[in-house]
Amino acid sequence: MDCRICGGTVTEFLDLGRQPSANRFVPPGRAAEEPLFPLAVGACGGCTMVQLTTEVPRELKYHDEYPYRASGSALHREHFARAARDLLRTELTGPDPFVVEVGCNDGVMLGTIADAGVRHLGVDPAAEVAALAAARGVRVLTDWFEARTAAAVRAVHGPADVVFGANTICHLPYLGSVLAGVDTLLTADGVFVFEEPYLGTIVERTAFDQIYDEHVFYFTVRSVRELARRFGFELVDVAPTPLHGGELRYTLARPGRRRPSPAVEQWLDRERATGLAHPRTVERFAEAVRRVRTDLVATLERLAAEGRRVVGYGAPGKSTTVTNYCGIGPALLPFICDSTPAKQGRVVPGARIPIAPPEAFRAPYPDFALLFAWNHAEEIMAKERDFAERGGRWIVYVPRVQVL
Ligand code: JHZ
Ligand code: ZN
Repeated sequence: MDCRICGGTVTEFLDLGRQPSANRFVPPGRAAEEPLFPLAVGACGGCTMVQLTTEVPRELKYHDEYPYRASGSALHREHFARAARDLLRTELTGPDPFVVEVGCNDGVMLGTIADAGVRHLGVDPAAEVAALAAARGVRVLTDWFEARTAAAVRAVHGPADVVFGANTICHLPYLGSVLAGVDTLLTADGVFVFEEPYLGTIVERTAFDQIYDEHVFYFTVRSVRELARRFGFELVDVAPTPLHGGELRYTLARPGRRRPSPAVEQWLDRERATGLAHPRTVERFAEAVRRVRTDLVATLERLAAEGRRVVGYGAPGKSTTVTNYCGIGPALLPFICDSTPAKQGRVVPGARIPIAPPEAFRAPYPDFALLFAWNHAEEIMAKERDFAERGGRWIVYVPRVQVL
């Protein structure tokens, strides 16, 4: 296929089979109607951008009942409150600053901006989650962010000092239109700041569960720098953030308006040294993924043969990739507990494993718990200390299958 950024040739390196849209947690009766799509990733020989080879239509992904709640963990709430305070302190300092967020979800970041009385607008296509943001005082436009919406926002609200996105920019296949929109919206010295899953973390930790239909792109510093250049921006800063096992936050500005941080070159050097996105590296990653599948299935089958009770903990979008790729269904995992009300009573798409509220975990405790929300391990293990104290064991599969 042709690269969505530069038109170069994308060479596939990992095929995760036919999969449903990861966050379409459906009532059990409707599970059979859900469409499946090929899920595979490849790297562009031109601009190096790693991307999905097939796209799921956006209306299927970001529908009105989109269930993900970014405020669903203390880790996220604290991280985004800090991100908002940082923006207020560093960028939103003029007389009447304005910030636009691409995909504001339930207002986890803009809530802090709204509390500070600063002008803002969240643009999010998912009606239920947008209503949650509005309920906490965040101004929301229920739509997709692209060149068209950016022009409309500018016409009504004027230019923005910051356009922000977190775990949303890699979701948008039409990044050219997104950057044209950012160009329309930003003031001359404004910045586009976004934090997204990092291919370096995915490869280093064999975190293949970050690969699903929503994540169209798997950024590296090199590919983001190319992207910025191609659409009239300059990458001026890169910084690590702790979410989803380790992401990167990128800052883009208009060329020559900001002095680039030395961090940009440092990250590029590190990527050159590890050969990130190089065919050999991604082939090795694909092998490691297949090994995780073999080991995870063998572990669950052994425990089932021994008559042990195993349940899942956390049903992130990531759990859809793992269960469908590994062929794990209710026979090996009778249910998964998750704290999100919008997911409870539904099933994991494709794998059709029922999702129960967290109370089901305690009634009674299983012998083993497979931790799908591994990126929240600290918070979850602290909350469920009693499980481990009574002899329960956690099973993790990142960076490799381990029974803790
Ligand atoms: P979590 C999301 O992915 C969605 P997901 C999105 N597609 C994206 O791009 C990525 O973020 C990056 C539950 N949980 O945060 C809540 C408990 O049950 O890893 C969530 O369902 N108990 C926009 O879906 C899930 O785990 C708890 O104590 O991979 C975590 O989902 C905690 C802390 C969480 O995001
Ligand atoms: Zn390309």
